[in-house]
Amino acid sequence: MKSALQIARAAYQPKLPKALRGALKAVEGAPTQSVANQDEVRKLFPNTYGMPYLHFEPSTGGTFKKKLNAGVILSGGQAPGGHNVIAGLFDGLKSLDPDNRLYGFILGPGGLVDHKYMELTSDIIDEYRNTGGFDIIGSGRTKLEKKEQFDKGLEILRQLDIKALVIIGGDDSNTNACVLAEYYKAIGAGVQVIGCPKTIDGDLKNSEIETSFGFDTATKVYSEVIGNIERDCNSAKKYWHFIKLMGRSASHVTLECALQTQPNITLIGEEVEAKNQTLDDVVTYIAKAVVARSERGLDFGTVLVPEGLIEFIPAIKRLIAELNDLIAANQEEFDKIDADRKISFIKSHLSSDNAAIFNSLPAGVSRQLALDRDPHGNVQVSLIETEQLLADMTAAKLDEWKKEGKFKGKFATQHHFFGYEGRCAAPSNFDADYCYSLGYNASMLIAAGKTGYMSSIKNTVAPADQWIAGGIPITMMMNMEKRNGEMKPVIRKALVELDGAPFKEFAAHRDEWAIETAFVYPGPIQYFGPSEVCDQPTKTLKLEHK
Ligand code: FBP
Repeated sequence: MKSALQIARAAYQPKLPKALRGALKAVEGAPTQSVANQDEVRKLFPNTYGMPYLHFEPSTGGTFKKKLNAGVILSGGQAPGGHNVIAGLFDGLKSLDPDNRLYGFILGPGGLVDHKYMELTSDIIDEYRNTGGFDIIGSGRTKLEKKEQFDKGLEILRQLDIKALVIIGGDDSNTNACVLAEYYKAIGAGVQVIGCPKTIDGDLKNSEIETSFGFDTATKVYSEVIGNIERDCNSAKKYWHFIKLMGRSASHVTLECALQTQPNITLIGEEVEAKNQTLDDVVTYIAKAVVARSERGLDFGTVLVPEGLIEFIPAIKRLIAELNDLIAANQEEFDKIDADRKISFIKSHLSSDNAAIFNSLPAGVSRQLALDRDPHGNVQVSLIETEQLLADMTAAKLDEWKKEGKFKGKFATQHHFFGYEGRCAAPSNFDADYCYSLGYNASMLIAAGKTGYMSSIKNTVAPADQWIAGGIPITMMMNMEKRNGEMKPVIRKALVELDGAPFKEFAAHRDEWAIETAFVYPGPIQYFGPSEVCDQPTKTLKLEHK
């Protein structure tokens, strides 16, 4: 059974940029270079480095034609709009030739290696248009990095006569897409690889990729719920709500939600690092705001905490770096022992400064930092209960201050973590249009014979027909970073820029928001209705592209 909204939403026809609506031509721009470490990246990608920017323009010539089968993979965490990328890709492929076929690899990159796939026919695609989730084929976090995996993948691609593969993923998955594109080109496999920028975290963006899909919808969902909490908070006037938000290392999600809801306190990991703050500095900052509001009779408030905050506290960042090196250097031995022995091993091998920090953290937090990494080597920050940690530490500080007569109010807390609630929401109009365009555009990049490119849709603060469709060589986004103890080429993650317009806008208002009750209640995403209610991009995007 389907909900009334699902039925009505199925009929929504996503908007496409003008250039993708009829006959088009590919216009190549200047050659590119990687954002840093040019010599190293060039050496590692001799076949795909330096390719030019490209955009599509309407043309008086014929429409693109190409006969081929293509494959698609959803990689990493869910993000609203993934189904529309696939629908756009499907429609684009059919426009190239009605006999073209699209195969989906099941449960992420692992499906390619394990030869698990399904053909995506029009009946299936129609069921998923404009819906949230990745359930059409599922997603996974298998890291595609070894030659054996690429060769195994090539077997099934050849069997299904697939000549192009579209990988929908975040920075790590698109890094792997680039490595795969390079390898298939180097061996003359005849398989093109195209990436699409996905992640609710908003950290896959740069001068050429304006935003990753899913960020718009997810931040609107979180902002709706934060607004509801703020209203509850302002009604009951008895709790401080500590709200942790997903987003991995970067604080884009938290910053966008702050701009939408104007909470009392918002922590931005990148600022904590820039100011070289300790955990105690952060707690003191919160406690001072609690006291200031309490003196006005306001013993309630909201605090937004990015899930990656802990990684930005310089002392903890240094600890994580040493832990990563330690684990990488002793991987074999480490794999053989149980969790408790791993902790003792770590304690006995850490340098004295880092051991002191490690031992000072609550057991649950130090355990997470020490043990759990995802397949790409990232600390699983979503599992660390930072909101609880900060609430407890603030309570302890306020207790001390009470004894010293510096605080006379009440401090009762509630904790929340919003992440999974927004990752599979039905895409907003922005994400529905953006994703469909990214997918359709990917098929045109394939028709133009490109490989190692990321599908790019620019000028996204303008109405969709003015969006600019094209492709960006993935090597352009790369630099060298230490991963699992080794220097590797990876797409540079976009962190919140403290001199960027979104942060400046927030910083200009936060002192007022801390003391006043200036909450904004954005309400739920609207799919039908006036454009100013339904089609607004995020505040981040608007401020960045004013
Ligand atoms: P990616 O888009 O980079 O895959 O991450 C999305 C995300 O939701 C992060 O915000 C979060 O830290 C992580 O996935 C949680 O991982 P999992 O889905 O494995 O629980």
